Amino acid sequence: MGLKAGIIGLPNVGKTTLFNAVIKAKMPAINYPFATIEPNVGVVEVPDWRMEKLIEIYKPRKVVYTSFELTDVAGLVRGSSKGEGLGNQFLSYIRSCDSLCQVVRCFDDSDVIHVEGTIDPIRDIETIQLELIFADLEVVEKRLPKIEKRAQTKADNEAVEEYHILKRIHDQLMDEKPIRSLSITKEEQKIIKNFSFLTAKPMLYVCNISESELENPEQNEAVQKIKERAKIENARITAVSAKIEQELSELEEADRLQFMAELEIKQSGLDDLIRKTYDLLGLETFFTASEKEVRSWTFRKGMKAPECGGVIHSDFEKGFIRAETIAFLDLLSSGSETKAKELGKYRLEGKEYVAKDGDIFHFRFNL
Ligand SMILES: Nc1nc2c(ncn2[C@@H]2O[C@H](COP(=O)(O)OP(=O)(O)OP(=O)(O)O)[C@@H](O)[C@H]2O)c(=O)[nH]1
Ligand SMILES: [Mg+2]
Repeated sequence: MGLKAGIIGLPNVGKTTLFNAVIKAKMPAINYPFATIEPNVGVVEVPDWRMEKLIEIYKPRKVVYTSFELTDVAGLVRGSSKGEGLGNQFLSYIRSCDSLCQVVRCFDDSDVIHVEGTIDPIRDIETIQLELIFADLEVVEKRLPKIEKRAQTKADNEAVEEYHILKRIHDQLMDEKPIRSLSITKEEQKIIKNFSFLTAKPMLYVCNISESELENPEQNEAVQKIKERAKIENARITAVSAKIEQELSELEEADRLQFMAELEIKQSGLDDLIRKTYDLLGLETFFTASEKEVRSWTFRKGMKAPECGGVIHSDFEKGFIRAETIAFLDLLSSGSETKAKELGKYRLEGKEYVAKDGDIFHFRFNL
C-alpha cells in the first residue's frame, strides 16, 4: 500500500541502531553524529498473534505477513530548517513519510556523544519540533498571502475555505504548537493534504532507555514527562533499549530467550513499536486463508470490501461480486471454517460492506 514510516531524531541518539534491530539489518551505527547521510530504507513485517492461530487452523504451505516501509533519516539539529547540519534536504525525506517515529535519547552513557552535551529529552523533543514547525511555517507563509488575496477578491469558496484552515494553522505554528494537536475536519484535511505538513504527521515518541530500566520504563522520569507531553500533542509513546534490541535481533532464537531471561525482560519492545507505528498509520489488517496460503493484508480504516479486494488485485475490485467473510474471533471459537459455516458465522458481504480489522475474506469476482 506504499505506506512509509520515518525514524527521526537528533544525531547519535540510536536511530540507526533501532532501524537495524527492526529490519534485522547491519547499517553502520557508530558513535559519531551524522553517521547516517543517505536514508536507509527497509521493510517491516507486522507481527500478529492471529496469524499464528490461522497457521494452526489451516496448516498452509505458505505464510506471508503484511508489511510497511521504514526509513532511517539522517539526524536533525537546531537550525536544520535553515540549512544547519545536513540541512534542509533531509526535511524533504521526512516530508515523504506518512508517519514519524522520533527516537529520544533517555539513556545515560558518557561514552556516547550527545550533540547538545547533556541528556535532556524534553529539550531534544522541543528542538526537533521547532525545526519541523519552522519548515511548516515556511510552506504556509508562501501560500497564505496568495490565497488571502484570492479569497477576498473573487469570493471564491474554495479559496475561502483554504484561507481559513491555513490561517488557523499559521496561528498554531506561531504559538509553537504542532498541527497534529489542532482539531481539523475531514474536509480541511483534504484541503491541506498536498502541503504534507511535517507537524501534522502522526508521531510516535520512541524513548531510548538504558537497559537497566527496561524492566520498568515508567521509573524513568523522562519517560513520564514525554508521556504527558504526548497526551497534549496527540502523539503516542513507547520505550525500548535500541542497543539491547539490536543485540537481541542478532541472536538465534534459543540464545535470544536465554539473554532475555538474563536481562529479566519478558518480550522484545519491537513488537509494541511496530504495532503502534502501524496503528499510527491508520492501518488495519484483513486475512486470506486456505491450505495453500495464510496471509495478512493491510487496509486503511473505513475501506469497503471491494477496495480491500483491490489491495490484493485490481481485478478483485473491478469485478467484485461479494466477499465471503468470517470474523477472526468467530473462526477461532468455531475451530474451523466448516464448523463456522454450520454455526452460521459465515457471512456474504456486498460492495457497501465496511471491512473490520480481523476479517477473513474470500473474494468472489467476475470480469
Ligand atoms: N548505551 C547505549 N548506547 C546506544 C543505544 N542506542 C544507540 N547507542 C549508541 O549510540 C551511538 C549512535 O547510534 P546510532 O544508531 O548510529 O545513532 P543515529 O541516531 O543513527 O546517529 P546519526 O546517524 O549520526 O544521526 C552508537 O555508538 C550506538 O552504539 C542505547 O540504547 N544504549
Ligand atoms: Mg544513523
